[in-house]
Amino acid sequence: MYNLIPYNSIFVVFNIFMDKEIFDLIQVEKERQLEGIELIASENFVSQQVLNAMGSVLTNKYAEGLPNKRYYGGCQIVDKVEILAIERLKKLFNITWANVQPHSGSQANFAVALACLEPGDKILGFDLSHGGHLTHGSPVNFSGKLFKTSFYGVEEQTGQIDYDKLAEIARKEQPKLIILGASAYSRDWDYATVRKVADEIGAIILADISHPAGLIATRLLNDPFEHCHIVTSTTHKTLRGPRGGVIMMRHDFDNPWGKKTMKGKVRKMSALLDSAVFPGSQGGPLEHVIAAKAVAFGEALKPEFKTYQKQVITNAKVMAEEFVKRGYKIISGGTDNHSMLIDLRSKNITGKEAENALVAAEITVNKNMVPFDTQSPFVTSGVRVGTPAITTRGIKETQIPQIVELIDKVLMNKDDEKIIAQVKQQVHQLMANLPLFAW
Ligand code: DSN
Repeated sequence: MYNLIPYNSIFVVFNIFMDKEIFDLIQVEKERQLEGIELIASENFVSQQVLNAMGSVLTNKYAEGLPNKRYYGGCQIVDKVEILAIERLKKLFNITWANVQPHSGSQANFAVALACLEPGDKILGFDLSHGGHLTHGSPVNFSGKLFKTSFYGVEEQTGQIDYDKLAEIARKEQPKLIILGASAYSRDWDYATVRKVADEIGAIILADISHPAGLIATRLLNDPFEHCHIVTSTTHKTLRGPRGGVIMMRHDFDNPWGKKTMKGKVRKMSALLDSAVFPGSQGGPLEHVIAAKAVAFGEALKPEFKTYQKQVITNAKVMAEEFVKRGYKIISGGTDNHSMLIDLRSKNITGKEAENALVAAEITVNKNMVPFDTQSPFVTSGVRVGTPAITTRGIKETQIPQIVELIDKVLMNKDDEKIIAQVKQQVHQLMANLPLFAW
């Protein structure tokens, strides 16, 4: 029973063997999360059940391999857990194949690269400085070190991807893998158009839906599975599960490069992906995290999850409008999803200054490069904000103008400690009675 009890229970309080140093820090972090306004677009608050599954005895179990095909004994229970996670994920996205073992989104993307590419092959990804992700070809990441990369970006005028230009670059560069998806792009994706050019040049499309996964699962954004061969995601952003990754396909297919099994049969992409995860790039799966993923997928299948996701979008749209009303520039002018990128250059403040001032008032955002940024990645000209976490806390669109007003007050008075202290008090008042857990 001991590790089914959450860390913040009476049991822990009275346990004389408790590691006070660590558990005191966890308690302080919990208070920080409770008292502040969390606007980091990639964060969320998991349910108590997700938390309990992660802190369970499943962490003790080695289970290299896949369910019913393990390299260790005693896996009969974790097999059931992992099968449940896979089946729930398949139902959630209406797909036929999934691997729930990647430890993170980066691990998932690494496994796809290992399954689909040889070192030196060409990939085409969304420019990191325009909102893309490190694992989509950045020179400081494995994706940029191992492969020849080219990038598409957004247009300076519109802040949006021009799909004709993307197709033009694809035709010129002839990548083997085209990666769609972003860390900071507030518009939906035109997967169908990219599929046409991918078919033309014989490329595979990977859609990394880590950010909007919850919105896609609830059919509030375009469906990538219809047009993209492989889809990866993290499980902890809009999907509101534990920190981790998954790889998915709606339809399995014969690998187009003729890779064969030892018996001479052409290998399916699912087999290549499974072996790219284990033994290709990971050892033992984190079965406690897989159990928590299963719990989160179960929660995402409930009707309340769609209501939540709709509120995430409503809150984000109202937030973008409120910023625009106050003279802030939102890249692309608005949002279709849970996030937005604010260009602060017109307000004469850097992303770093904005992040620091807001954190002092317990409003958490992250500094972020904006397209065509003139500052370094350590300073930046923008901040990224998102609504998944505050929406989980129960914030509705009627409270968004007040939040934007508080942010504006901090940014316009970034060096005034008195005003920042006043805003911090207002932040605490707003968040004081809101629950940390949605379920
Ligand atoms: N760190 C993630 C994000 O914040 O979007 C990307 O890996």
